[in-house]
Amino acid sequence: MREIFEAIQRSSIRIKKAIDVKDIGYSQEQNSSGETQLQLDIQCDMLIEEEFSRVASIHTIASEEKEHAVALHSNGKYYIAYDPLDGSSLVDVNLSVGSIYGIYEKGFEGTNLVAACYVVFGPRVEMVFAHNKTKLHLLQNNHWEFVKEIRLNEKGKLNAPGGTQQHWAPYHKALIDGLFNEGYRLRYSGGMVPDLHQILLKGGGLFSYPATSDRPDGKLRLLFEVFPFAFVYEKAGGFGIDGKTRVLERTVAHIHDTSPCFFGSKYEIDRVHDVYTNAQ
Ligand code: AHM
Ligand code: MG
Repeated sequence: MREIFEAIQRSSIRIKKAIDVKDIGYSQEQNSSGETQLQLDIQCDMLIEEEFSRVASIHTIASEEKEHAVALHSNGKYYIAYDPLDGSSLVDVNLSVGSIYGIYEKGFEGTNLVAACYVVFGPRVEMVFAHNKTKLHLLQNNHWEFVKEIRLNEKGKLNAPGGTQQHWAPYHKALIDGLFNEGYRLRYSGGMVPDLHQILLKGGGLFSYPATSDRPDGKLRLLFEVFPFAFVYEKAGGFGIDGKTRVLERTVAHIHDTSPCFFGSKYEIDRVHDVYTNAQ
């Protein structure tokens, strides 16, 4: 596991550099020197694959940017699914983005997850790695430093409601409005990494991306986004559910499957569970 942790640390330093020097010259295809330019998320995917391909304990990788999983080392023990740059459309407007990693044994099922990690590229670069506990690390002068263990409170104050309101179910709208009526504050950037990081570091709250009439299976992907955050939240004393059920128990038919998801602390997730159990 240590060599995977270090490969993610190296990848993240390289991703940070790629974001910093990215010529967003407002052209999709070419940079200012006229060279064909790779999209940033594809570039990040390639450098993560390069770092992981040097780690003998990794059996197979799957990326949000790749159609199929890629076998690396037949004697490897770990399977890693990752989103190289989630929220990459936010780079152009200089909002925080992030990478997300789930580390599995035996294959890509939520119950096989043994560690999960995300990296926030904001004003600072921070990494949250969950194995036995959820721990925060900070990049300073190209070195990673352990900062602290993260624990969620039983109840928070923040509400991050995803999806288009026009397509929410009435009971979902009532749930979200109910939290606002209790004094919860809106915090939603459109990047799940900074949005979930904020809730985690501020002690709790609710992030939701429900099933909607235009996306009945939600938007966020089980392997690349939902499972890793469920694991991180659970190890920090929080929860990740699909409305009624723990998301880590959902089965995966295809590596790009999506699911409705709710992450938060005990009070808010109990509310979600009550509303969804009684609504359907
Ligand atoms: P992406 O993987 O294409 O970047 O999409 C994932 C992102 C999440 O970070 C975020 O929570 C969600 O999409 C926001 O979606 P929406 O714009 O529909 O609110
Ligand atoms: Mg994504």
